[in-house]
Amino acid sequence: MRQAGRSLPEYRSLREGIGMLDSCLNPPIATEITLQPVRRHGVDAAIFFSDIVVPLRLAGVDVDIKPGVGPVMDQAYRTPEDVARLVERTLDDDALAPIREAVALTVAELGGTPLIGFGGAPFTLAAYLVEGRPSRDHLAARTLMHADPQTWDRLVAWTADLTGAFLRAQVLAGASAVQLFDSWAGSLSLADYQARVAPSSARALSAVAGLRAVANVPAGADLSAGGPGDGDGDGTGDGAGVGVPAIHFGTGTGHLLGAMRDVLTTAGIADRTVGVDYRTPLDEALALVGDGVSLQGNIDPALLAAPWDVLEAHVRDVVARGAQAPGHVVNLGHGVPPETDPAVLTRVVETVHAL
Ligand code: 1CP
Repeated sequence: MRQAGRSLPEYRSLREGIGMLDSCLNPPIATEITLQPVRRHGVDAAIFFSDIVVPLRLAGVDVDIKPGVGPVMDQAYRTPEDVARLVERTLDDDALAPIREAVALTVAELGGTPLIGFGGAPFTLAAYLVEGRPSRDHLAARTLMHADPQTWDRLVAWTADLTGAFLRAQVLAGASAVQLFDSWAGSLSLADYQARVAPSSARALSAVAGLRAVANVPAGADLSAGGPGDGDGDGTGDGAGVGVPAIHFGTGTGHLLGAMRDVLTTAGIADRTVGVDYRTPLDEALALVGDGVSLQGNIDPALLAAPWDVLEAHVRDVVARGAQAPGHVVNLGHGVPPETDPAVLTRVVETVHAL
């Protein structure tokens, strides 16, 4: 989960003197940071070290990640003119070279451990652009959505295409699954989500729906037409068979879980997982997303600092409630607090493996 590395001393020492976005765009550094939690905690998958705003930077937007704050833009993009200038920018293949290189290096180092790639959902990215920086209620973004729906739709179509290109580059370079982070979607009503957000999220995910995750295809599998992909080695194909699995995550989304599943379906994702924060128990989440959908989550990050017996009981409960789902990616319900004792995280992983 986001910023997992921040609790690790080896992460902090590697990051000394190097900006966040510069680390993301330096393939050997991004690879090493991705591997650190895998080595230390023995988790079953790695999450690519990058950030949801990296594609904005690669498209030429003046964005920085400020320590202790998060993504900050050179300006708030709110008027039709601001948005018109923004959407002229494109993210071409050349600009994505450091991402492809970092993913390829990481996958080679990981051996059999899968790599989860990710991107920011169009709404969450647009929320940073319209506000210009992190915000609590995303008021300016939600205002624009209603005050000028045409400008809003232009903006989220553009952020969708950026994230789509970012996800696609990661899958083609060897990521085994993707996760779309719509961290702030919980601030929306279901009606607004469905009308003004869900179509662009589906647009972003559709960029990878026809791809097979190369690392998921068993050696010697028949990759000819009709199987996963068309076998021409470019990762594209007819979409039949195993497509890249996708996880769709947000926080405060108890009222949106069914709609978030629908985004995966509309995008043409066959292997669908809905991420659940710590607010909705997984058995309730399962009833909302229905059959054939896996779940991710939903250990409460606050409990990482509680006495071990309290945390352990919670972890057991989360695993038990997730057991009815076709699949359960055990994870935190949101990011690891930076002050978390890494030994506690290792113990959680051991406990889940034992269960
Ligand atoms: O766990 C990992 O380190 C994986 C890499 C990763 C991921 C998946 C980072 C590195 N960022 C993200 C996703 C991300 N970034 C999300 C979606 C997931 C979530 O909800 O947590 C969001 C909303 C961001 C934006 C962002 N970047 C914030 C949040 C600001 C806010 O609005 O509250 C912050 C603090 C960052 C910086 C960042 N990104 C990643 C790291 C390690 C850091 C911290 C920088 C540092 O101090 O090292």
